Amino acid sequence: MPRALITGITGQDGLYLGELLSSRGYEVFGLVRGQSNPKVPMVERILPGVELLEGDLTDLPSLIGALEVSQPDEVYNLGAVSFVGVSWKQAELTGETTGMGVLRILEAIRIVYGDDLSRVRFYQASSSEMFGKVRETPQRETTPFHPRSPYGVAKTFGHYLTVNYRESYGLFACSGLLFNHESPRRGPEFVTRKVSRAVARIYLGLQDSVTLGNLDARRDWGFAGDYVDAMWRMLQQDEPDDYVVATGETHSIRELLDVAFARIGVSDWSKHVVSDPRFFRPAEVDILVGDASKAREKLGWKPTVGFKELVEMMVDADIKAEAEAAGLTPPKL
Ligand code: NDP
Ligand code: GDR
Repeated sequence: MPRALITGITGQDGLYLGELLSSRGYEVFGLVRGQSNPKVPMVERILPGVELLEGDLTDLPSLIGALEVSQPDEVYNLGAVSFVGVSWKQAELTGETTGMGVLRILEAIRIVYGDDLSRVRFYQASSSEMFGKVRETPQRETTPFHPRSPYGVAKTFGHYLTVNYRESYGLFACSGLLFNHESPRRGPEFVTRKVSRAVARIYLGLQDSVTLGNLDARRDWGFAGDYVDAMWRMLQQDEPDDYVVATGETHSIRELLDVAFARIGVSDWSKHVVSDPRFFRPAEVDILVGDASKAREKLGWKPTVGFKELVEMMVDADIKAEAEAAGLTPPKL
């Protein structure tokens, strides 16, 4: 039975990846931080067979301990301060977790596996945010980086470190340059979920409006369930490599609002949406759209959920969840 260790198991991707690996016969271990992490009951409900280990990406001994206990064949490093907006306010923590955390887990692997590094494979959750102020469109594996946030800078450090450990030590280390991916499990601070939740609550009469930032930014949004499959595929190849994972389509926040509000029968959302400079970022990434040809050709990967279907899936899930929480029976869409 192959064994996998996932950092960031309590996050959106950790949950989908845990489900995928369990369904493929893996023994799954997940790193959980904090002395009483409130997400543990949720993880245990969604992933009943998974063994949770205490540890933190800012604490090397705990990473060594987690690797010694789990002895994984595959390590997926998904843990991070992942919200770009907060990375300006907590730049040091972002650097320590999202950047230096990669160094620590790679060093922990070297310490635990010693001369036997061929026993383990490593996946690093890199990001389209590394492209930042984009030098070409669409972005591909060879596009130069120009990160625009402390988060993007920290991810770029982690990316190059992953490449470097592959080149320096022959570690089977892959970096996935993943574009935005969403789902009903997306954290409520990210724009897609903020919108789907607000639209659900507006539909149910629980609120009137939502306050957002820059409505003109464009992103390449896919479904998280598809993207964790690409992570797994990268670690099953004969040779380690880096891959862009994206849908190849880009949409603005305005288009996201169009689709989300259309789901509840509202075509003019202007009276429900306020744009407030408070939510603008010190430096914005204006447009992202990825070229995933390499992943398609080498990994046989392609997205299965389109933009409209994704947004509708999120709005529907939030209507159900918000109605249940408020003790309402939602009217039929
Ligand atoms: P989430 O924000 O949902 O999850 C982040 C995870 O990191 C949580 O489990 C969190 O734990 C954990 N974490 C935070 N700090 C630490 C720490 N100090 N030590 C250990 N774990 C920690 O992110 P996603 O699931 O969306 O993303 C997974 C990874 O992929 C992240 O690295 C993200 O930056 C990257 N990525 C995501 C993309 C996306 O569109 N979703 C696109 C490209 C890259 P806790 O629950 O305790 O806070
Ligand atoms: P992003 O996702 O920064 O791309 O990072 P987010 O959903 O936070 O922002 C996307 C775009 O929407 C604009 N925006 C708003 N964003 C938020 N969160 N809240 C708002 O009110 C709002 N209004 C407008 C933003 O300015 C931005 O342009 C995500 C994370 O998952 C990262 O970890 C990951 O690496 C990248 O995707 C790829």
